[in-house]
Amino acid sequence: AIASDSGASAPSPIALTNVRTGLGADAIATALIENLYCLLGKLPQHATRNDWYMCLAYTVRDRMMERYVATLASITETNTAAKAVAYLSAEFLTGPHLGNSLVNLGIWQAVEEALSRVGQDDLSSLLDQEEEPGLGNGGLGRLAACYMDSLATLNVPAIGYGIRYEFGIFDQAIRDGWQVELTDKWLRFGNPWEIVRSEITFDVKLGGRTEPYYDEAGRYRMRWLSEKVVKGVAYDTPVPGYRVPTTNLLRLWKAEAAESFDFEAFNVGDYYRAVDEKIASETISKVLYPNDEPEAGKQLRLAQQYFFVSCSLQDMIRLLIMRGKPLDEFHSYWAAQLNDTHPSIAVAELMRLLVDEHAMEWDQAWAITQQTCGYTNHTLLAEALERWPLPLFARLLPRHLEIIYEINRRFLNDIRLRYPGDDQLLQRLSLIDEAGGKHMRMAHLASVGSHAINGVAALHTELLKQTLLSDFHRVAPEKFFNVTNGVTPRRWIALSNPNLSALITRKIGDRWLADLEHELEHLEPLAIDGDFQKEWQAIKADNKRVLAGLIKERTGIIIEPHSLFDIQVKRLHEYKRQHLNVLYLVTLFNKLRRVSSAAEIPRTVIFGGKAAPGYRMAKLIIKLINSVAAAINQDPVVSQVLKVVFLPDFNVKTSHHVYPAADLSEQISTAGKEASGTGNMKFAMNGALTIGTLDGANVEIRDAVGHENFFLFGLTAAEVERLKAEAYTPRSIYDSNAELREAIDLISSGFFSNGDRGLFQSLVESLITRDDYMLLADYQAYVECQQRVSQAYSDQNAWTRMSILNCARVGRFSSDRSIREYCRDIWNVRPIVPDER
Ligand code: F58
Repeated sequence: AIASDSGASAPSPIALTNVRTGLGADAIATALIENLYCLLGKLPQHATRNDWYMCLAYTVRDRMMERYVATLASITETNTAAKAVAYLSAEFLTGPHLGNSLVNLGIWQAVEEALSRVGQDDLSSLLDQEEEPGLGNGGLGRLAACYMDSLATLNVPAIGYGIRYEFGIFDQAIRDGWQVELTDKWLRFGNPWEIVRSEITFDVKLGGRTEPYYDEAGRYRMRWLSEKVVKGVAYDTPVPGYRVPTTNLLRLWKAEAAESFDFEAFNVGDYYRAVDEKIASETISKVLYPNDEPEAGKQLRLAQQYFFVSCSLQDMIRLLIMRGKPLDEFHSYWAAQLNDTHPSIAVAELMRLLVDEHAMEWDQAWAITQQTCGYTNHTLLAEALERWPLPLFARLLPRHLEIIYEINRRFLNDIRLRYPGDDQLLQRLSLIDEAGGKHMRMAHLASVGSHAINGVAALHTELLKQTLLSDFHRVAPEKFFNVTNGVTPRRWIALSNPNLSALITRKIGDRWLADLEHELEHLEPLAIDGDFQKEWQAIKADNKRVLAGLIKERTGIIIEPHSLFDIQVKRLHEYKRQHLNVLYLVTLFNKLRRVSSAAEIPRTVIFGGKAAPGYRMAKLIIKLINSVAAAINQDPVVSQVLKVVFLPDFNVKTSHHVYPAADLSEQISTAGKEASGTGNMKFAMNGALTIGTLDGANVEIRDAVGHENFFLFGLTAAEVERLKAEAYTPRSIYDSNAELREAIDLISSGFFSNGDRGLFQSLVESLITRDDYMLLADYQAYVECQQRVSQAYSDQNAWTRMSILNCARVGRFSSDRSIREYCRDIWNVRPIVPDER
């Protein structure tokens, strides 16, 4: 039975389909056995679970190859006019590939059937085998992955260019309440999703000096005599669109020693130097920086950025030449998007490649560079802006420094002519910060070198124009755009919440996954349908039981699935205010110890997220959460109605079980600080209600779902600024609010730290004396808002109606909508296959 493919049509001329790559259960079953034997050298009776996972992964990958080759052809073959997107990003937090590929290829059921034919009945245990590529820190890296999914789904040819880190974001363990970091050895068992392209390699120069010379035509030129060269090798991962022919690719660069070096050393007999050289070269792609606040002085980080940008731009030029197009049409065939400033050295590198390596005139090269590049800003936080000390920059990239000086000279000359006499303006706009030790301002380089600059939510873009980039907005307002972030419904609904997905499809048909913006709203009338509400509730209840099981397994804590699941998952940061949530929990704890808890709505408050290893306050907040959790969970009375969990090692894989199980989504950052947020969208899509501030995309989510279906509290961004300007005194709030004081004092007293009054002192001090993130100012409003939440939850039908409406009205936060906007406003690219939606 295994040998014949029942659903097979006539073989294609080169027999790429059918038994080899057919999508029916028979063909898949045959391929599983074949791959197990040929690629893993195993017979079914000896295969481990991981063997089955590996051979399934290869079997699925095989099924993407035909589309992948065809899509690649559209950007490599001559006579095709398609412009392609190069999404340049230091991070791609893709999450596990297997489940997503099954969803997008539409072969979930066929694979389940095929597995059962070969005696494997548990697809979910195979999905569990996959080690996720943690090649990102958080929102920014995950956004890049959602955008890759949408680009393919919209049939827009694209390459995601980045770094193949050997170690991704660290794994988090919790010991004695503290975060402990463990190295992420994600490649330990191999990676069946990538294809190494050993023939696609580029040399990347580093260090050394520059030297003028005259070329054959007698022109004065510059050359870069580098100190060393590393080689970048391409590793490709196919990115299948959802049920469309397009399969794009993620091309990640691994650093290796350039051959010239080890041969040279070997020939002079210095074998060990050759090995040292190899090790030093490979460190460039060794590890992802887990910093939330990029530290200046990290030369290796700048080397990583330059390394992947240089390889990517050289590859883009190679592909253009392969297509038989002249270099002066580069911008007609490539749109390069800079995902934050991490790839902003691309501006100088593209200039160098065009001018130094390809002898193009400066003005033409500059026009091409600007028309090619777009810059997305993801943060307004001053401490997160990339600035490189000039000496460090000069040491690593001497030629780029010269190029940037020339860009700056021309840019400031132009400004000087347009705004005569305004020296302050020149200083503020300059690519070089002259104050103190001189620094290169990467956001300025990206802004000057791009034709488009965008923020990631409406409020964020407005603030960007008014604050961080106000001078750029003044001199070039036409460059500014907003593209509110979005997330892919394929991973964040279909894959992670299959039961909800099936229910939605049963009611409104199956077009919503490819057109969330227009289709999901058809759920709206069902919000008041009693039967539908029951089904909706049953699915939420199931999802909560699954999460409860996972929590028990990982933490030993037993939680009540009927309680309100109140969840805050995101990186740990003071501006995200996990500790505001804790202040509320301590307040509730105090109250429940005093009065009868009979009337309290039972809650389970769940936290998850990693702290940057060097961020002491964030790590102390994790310790505080765990300490408060222990006290609450141990209290025989309070724990009847309140449980607190810190779920360790929050990552994409775990998050699949988290968003679908939430009743309440915590989006409580200080207004003006969270550029957009994307977890907020994932929660709402899965029917959670939000408690949140007017920050980032919360503003737009609230407008979309209806103000009456959103729990709003807190100061606005403008009020935060005003209060700060008026000399904010948190201590007076502490003095005047008895409940708040009681909560803070209990933390200070050592109650949560075995009598150690010192442990949380720095945290308490910072709140009472500075409170940079205005927790105390928002405390009372937050507590009262949480009371409204509890009250609302006590009416389950009303809550369910709001839950359905939240889901039905957030179609606009699909990353498909975001990508359509990028295509139209910024990239000027069109689908290769006409979009029939
Ligand atoms: C995030 N940035 C924003 N940075 O904080 C969030 O509001 C937004 O929704 C998201 O980008 C997508 O636009 C973010 O995740 C990082 O992780 C950087 C990585 C490199 C070091 C500095 C932080």
